[in-house]
Amino acid sequence: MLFTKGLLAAVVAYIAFLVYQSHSLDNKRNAIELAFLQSWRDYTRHGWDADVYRPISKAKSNMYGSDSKPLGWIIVDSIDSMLLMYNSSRKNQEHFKTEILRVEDWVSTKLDYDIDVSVSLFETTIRMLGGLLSAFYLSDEMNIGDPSIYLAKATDLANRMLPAFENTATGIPYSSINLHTGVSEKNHVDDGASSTAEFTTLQLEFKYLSAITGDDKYWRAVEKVYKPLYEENNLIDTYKGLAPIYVYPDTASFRGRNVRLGSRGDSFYEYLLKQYLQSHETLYYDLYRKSMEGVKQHLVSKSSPNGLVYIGEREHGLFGPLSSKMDHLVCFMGGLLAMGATEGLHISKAREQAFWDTKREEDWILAEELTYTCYQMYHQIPSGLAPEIVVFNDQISSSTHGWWKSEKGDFYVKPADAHNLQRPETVESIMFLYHLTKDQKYRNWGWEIFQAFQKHSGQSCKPSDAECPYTCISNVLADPPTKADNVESFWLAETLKYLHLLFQDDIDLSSIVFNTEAHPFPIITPEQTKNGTLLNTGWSFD
Ligand code: DMJ
Repeated sequence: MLFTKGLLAAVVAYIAFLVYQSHSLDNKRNAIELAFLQSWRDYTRHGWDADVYRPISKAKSNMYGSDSKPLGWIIVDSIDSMLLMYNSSRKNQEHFKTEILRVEDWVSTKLDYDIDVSVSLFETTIRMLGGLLSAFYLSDEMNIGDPSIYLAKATDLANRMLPAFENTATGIPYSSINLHTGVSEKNHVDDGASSTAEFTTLQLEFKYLSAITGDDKYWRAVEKVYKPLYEENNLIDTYKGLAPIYVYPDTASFRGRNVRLGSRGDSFYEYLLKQYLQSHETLYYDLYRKSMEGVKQHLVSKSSPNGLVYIGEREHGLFGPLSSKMDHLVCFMGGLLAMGATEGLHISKAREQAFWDTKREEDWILAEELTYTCYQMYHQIPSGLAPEIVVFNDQISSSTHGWWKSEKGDFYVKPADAHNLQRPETVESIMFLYHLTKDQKYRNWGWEIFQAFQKHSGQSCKPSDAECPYTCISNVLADPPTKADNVESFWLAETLKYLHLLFQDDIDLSSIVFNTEAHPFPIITPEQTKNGTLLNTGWSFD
């Protein structure tokens, strides 16, 4: 007999466990798909084609004062989430197909970027150009609809934004561009300085467009920003690769010394690594490495009493005091460090590669620690939703009067920072860490966070409800949390997409790269470029 009775029972129990696990995985994905469809249908029914939608009052408007022509802010940002969910859904495939084709029709017949308004170069690139390009990529892969519609629209939009890189002597663009006239405008505040994260977070999108059209003008334009940024400021030696958050576009010099990985700083670091992942140009990995060493040396600290690892801020430069404030935005760093260490391979495999070294091991440990901290920013809040900003207990800050203190004493929340915009960064890192480790704890964390969103942002809608007005939260500390009347496009584009990917198997993180708005592009190889040649870096240090 091949099996003894005991062994047979164990095998049967194991098979039953696997079947249960795959059912529960299907059920979790299904719950996330339903949340997406409910939130999306609430928008299509009450806010259709507007750029700004208020789910509670059902008010809608367009951006930048243009009433007649929407930019597709919510629609275009959401397409690839629907394509990805369509591709793996067990129960909702037909629903997603209907929505995808409705959107494609709208993009081809209504969306017109010849709009006489000045738009944010950064936001329009990451959300609209990124959304159209990944819709092109995925609709082609999945053989649904006509990918050329998305590519044509993406090319038109990119051509309208391209003058931004010609309009300054340095090549560092002003923050806005008029889509009709091609005239750029400086930031109206901050002395006209551009945000560092904004002009260094355009490259993946324009480079991918060059690869698929065979026209290198997009690639050449966007990489121009780096040489002046690094050389003018001696960014590596003087600043240890940690760029202050404002740059004067006409001279490339920094405005102030404020260094942080939260707003205005974050995706500068993200796109250094991701350009390396996208086309394997080692220059970008080297720049990323310098910055990460700077982060570890100057910005990382631990809270009291339990040693939660966080990334602080240096408002007055690297030799000023370290502030223990951390934006939720910084929580993308766990996933980034993990991808930088492993290049998308499972951690056990990555450790066997020739590239593995002590620095990558340190990055990996930091990635796990930060992701744990970011999870705690949800878990230790009674509502289960993280605030926009926390201040860690560094035993130095004296005035914490009126601030909420976490039960274990490791962090505070100021009343003005207690809102939650349904941001993605924590579930983004959890998704990366899960696929790079297959450690079930990450799925447990993600599920806990999703349920808190269902309960509070989704006002406990029932799964059978066709629509549900998912909304941002104005105070996560109130009981029950108070609702804001707003939904951000990244709720559909990023947060729900990353949660859905967390509960999928067989995700190959080494073959795709996500832009900062969670729009996936394939890694660029010679076979994937239109004319079969690999584009690469056109600049180096003097
Ligand atoms: C998104 O638009 C992008 O992820 C951006 O890089 C940072 N902020 C939001 C989400 O929080």
